[in-house]
Amino acid sequence: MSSAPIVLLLSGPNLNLLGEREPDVYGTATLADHVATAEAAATGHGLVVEHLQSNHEGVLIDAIHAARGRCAAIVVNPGAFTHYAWAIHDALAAFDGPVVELHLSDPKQREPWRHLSVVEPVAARTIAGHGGDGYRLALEAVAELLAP
Ligand code: CA2
Repeated sequence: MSSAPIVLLLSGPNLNLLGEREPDVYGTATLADHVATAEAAATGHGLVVEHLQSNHEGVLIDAIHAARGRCAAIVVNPGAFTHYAWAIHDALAAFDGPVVELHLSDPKQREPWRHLSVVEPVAARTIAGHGGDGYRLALEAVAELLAP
């Protein structure tokens, strides 16, 4: 019996506040809504999503390490860690499957300090600026990247 490949969906700091503040930038949907979108898209491709949100860099790094050899792919919205957390870059570089970087907004169209992504160099795809639909697009990208 073979089980569905696992896609680890990681959400970085403050994303637990989605739907509560800054709706003009991030929309009104909650993180749970976005996870449900990702899960629905994954099911359509025979994939299963495992989600973790943390406000702590080390917790995200530990999850990336634990995904090695266990998860088929990682979708990550690192929140503000995107712009400076090189330890997350290094952890993702040691992951053996495809990594998809995901953002609700398009950081490159925002303040200059958001223009650098330390995750981009280790991501097979970056999906940004599509709001909540980005979660569906990210899972579509994973399915494409995992296709034989
Ligand atoms: O656009 C994205 O998805 C971001 O990764 C979101 C991060 C931001 O630092 C990145 O530059 C782009 C911020 C997530 C914080 O979300 C909040 C939600 C509600 C209230 C306050 C923050």
